[in-house]
Order: sequence, then structure tokens, then C-alpha cells
Amino acid sequence: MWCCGNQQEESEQEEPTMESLSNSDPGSERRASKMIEKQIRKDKKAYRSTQRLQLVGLDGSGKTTLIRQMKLLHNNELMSDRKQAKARDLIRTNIQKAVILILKSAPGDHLNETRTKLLAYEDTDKVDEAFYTMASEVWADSTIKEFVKHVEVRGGYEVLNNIDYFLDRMAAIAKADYIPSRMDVLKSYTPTTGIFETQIQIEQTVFSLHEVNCGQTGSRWTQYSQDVTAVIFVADASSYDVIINPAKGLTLLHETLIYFHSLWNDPNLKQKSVILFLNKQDCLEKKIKSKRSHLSWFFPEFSKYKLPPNIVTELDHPKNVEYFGAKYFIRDCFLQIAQEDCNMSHQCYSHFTSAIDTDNIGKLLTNCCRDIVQRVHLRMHEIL
Ligand SMILES: Nc1nc2c(ncn2[C@@H]2O[C@H](COP(=O)(O)OP(=O)(O)OP(=O)(O)O)[C@@H](O)[C@H]2O)c(=O)[nH]1
Ligand SMILES: [Mg+2]
Repeated sequence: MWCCGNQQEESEQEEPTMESLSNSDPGSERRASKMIEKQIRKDKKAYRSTQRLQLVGLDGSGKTTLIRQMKLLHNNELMSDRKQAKARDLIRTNIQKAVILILKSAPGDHLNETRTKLLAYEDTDKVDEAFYTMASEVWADSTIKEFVKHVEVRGGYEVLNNIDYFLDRMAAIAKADYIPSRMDVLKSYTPTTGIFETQIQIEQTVFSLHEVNCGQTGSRWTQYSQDVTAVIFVADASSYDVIINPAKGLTLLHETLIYFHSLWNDPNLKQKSVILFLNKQDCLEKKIKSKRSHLSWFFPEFSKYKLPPNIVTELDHPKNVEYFGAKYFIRDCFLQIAQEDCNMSHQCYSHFTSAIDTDNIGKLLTNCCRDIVQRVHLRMHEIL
């Protein structure tokens, strides 16, 4: 139920505190109990007027990045010195992990001496100037650059996602006075453990965003989803070639579809709408256009896929045919699942997103949130 309430009226009244109610006062117990009841009513009202959104998706799909964007946009969050230092450490650790991961499997005998020296940094907490000098040498090597373009088929996918961006900026990042930019923060990676809650206010409404890493929690969280207004399912659309089960030829995108199927048919979510974010469109576009790995190698049905006629008219450039084909094919894989069992309150709304694109994401998420509030109102008045 939606509740507008008149919180201001209540908060303007002078309130007694527990300490002000002395034991010698015969009416103190009654007043204390009234105060507690009042607080409970207030909390209930705040709880009811908060819209709870559950952000779900597999590891590295982009949930935290979306939340970071929302915080930057709506909470006007400026980075404190402490947060800047934390982001700086995180980015440097991302680089350290990625360089080591790359060197463990990259070809090139000519690099062996540097490789041995750099691998010695695997278990250290901090990296020094010598590390960055050697890592820059390695990154200047064309064999390594070529190798990094193909890293999606090896382990450590999440940390390697934007690694070319960080390695290109390594000289600046290594400096003592380096301050991470907004984009640096958005492109860094730290895994979320457990369930993580963030509150943001859009106009008059408070949204409580709960990030759930489904790789860790599976579907257990759905048992506690009665009060969830909507589910935002974040899928890494560019992960069609990230092989996670070589024996079965399963990629991360196959796994994401399997998980989406189980959530869509979960009895606890039958009355919930799902907002599907087909994320990492920038990565998908780059990958498809590079022609390094074809979607049809992993999803043979793609070779027979025809773009819907209304989408053909949307095509801005003939060069985009294959990318458009891929993004709509992937969208349709999800929508086919959602068509199986939908009703007025169990709908799937899909969007193409790049979580690192502040303009695009800020507007989209704000519109989605407004839409959610409208639907809640319409449902409350039984119009929907
Ligand atoms: N280029 C690009 N990178 C993205 C995009 N979305 C997320 N990333 C990057 O992908 C990595 C993982 O993103 P997160 O937002 O941390 O993913 P998550 O879903 O919260 O991951 P877990 O907490 O492990 O479940 C980070 O390095 C992000 O910067 C995107 O649309 N484009
Ligand atoms: Mg996360």
C-alpha cells in the first residue's frame, strides 16, 4: 500500500524523551508506552512508503555499478578523503590482480624475466614503483595487448572486464597524488558479499535498493520478498562467450538465462514485476564488431535469427546490423522465458544498459523508479 502521510506535522510536535520520564512520575509508564507506540507507527509509515527494489544477477553483472550511479545522481554524493583512499587502493589492487592473472597464462618467452619478478607480487598487500614500471613495459608489448583482448574466455572475468582502461592509465594511477575519477570508480570491481542495502530518495519517494549476489545466495532470498515492489534483474549481455562449463559448452549467458528462468517461475515472485537490464551493451557492441567471437558459436539459433521489422527501421547504420541482431536476439531469449507465464502483475520490462554510462543510466533508472511508483498507485486504486 502507498502511504503519503503527514510526517512533518508529527515531527514538529515537541516529544518527550525516555530520560525525561522519571520513575517518580505515576503516569510515566503510560507515557513511555505511548511514546513507543508512536515510534512504531512512525516506523511502519516510513516502511510502507519505502519502495523496495531487489537487484539480482550473477557475479559481475553490474549491480553495484548501477547502485553507484544512483548514489552519484540522487544522493549528490561527494567522495570523502577516506572514500577516495579506499577507491585508490581498490583500483591498485584490481591492477595488481589483473596483471598477475594475465602473466600467469599469457604467451611470450621474451617476457620471462619480468614475468618472474611481477609474479613475486602475487601475495603482497601493496605494490611499489618498480611494479608499475615493469607492468607498463609488459602492457606496451603487443603480444600481451592481443592476449588481453581475448581474456573473456579465461578466469578472473570480473576483474579483467575494464582492465585495458586501467592499464592505459597506469602511469597516473601509480602517482602518490592520484585521485580516482568518477569513471575510475565506476569501472573498478569489488565483489559484494551477502545482501547489501542502499537507500536513495527520488522526489518524494525513498527507494531501498537491495543487492543480492545470486552466485552466493541462490534463490533463498525469494522467501523474504513479500514486501519487494519490483525485481531488477541485471544480466551481463556481453558474456555470451565466457565459458564457465567447458564440458557442457555452457557460457555465463547460458547460466544467466537458467537463473532468470528459475526466478521467473519462482512461486514467491509470481506477483512481482521484473525489470530486466541487459547490461554491458558497450562491451557487447565492441565484441560483436571486433568479430573475435561469434554469437552463433555459442548460441547456434542466432544464425537463423531475423531482426523484428520494427527494429530494422531503428537501425542507424548498416555497420550496426550484426550488433543489433545480437542485442535483440539476447533480449528475445529472456523474453521468451518471461512470456511463458505472465499476468498483469508479473510482467517483464526490458532495457538495454551500459551501467558505466552516467547520462543513460541516471535517466533510465529514474524513469523506471517513477514508473514503479505510478504502477503502485494505479494498483492501489485498482486501475491496474
Ligand atoms: N564496460 C562496462 N563495464 C561494466 C558495466 N557494468 C559493470 N561493469 C564493470 O563490471 C565489473 C563488475 O561490476 P559490478 O557492478 O561490481 O558487478 P556486481 O553485479 O555488483 O558483481 P558482484 O558484486 O560480484 O555480484 C566492474 O568492473 C564494473 O565496472 C558496463 O555496462 N560496461
Ligand atoms: Mg556487487
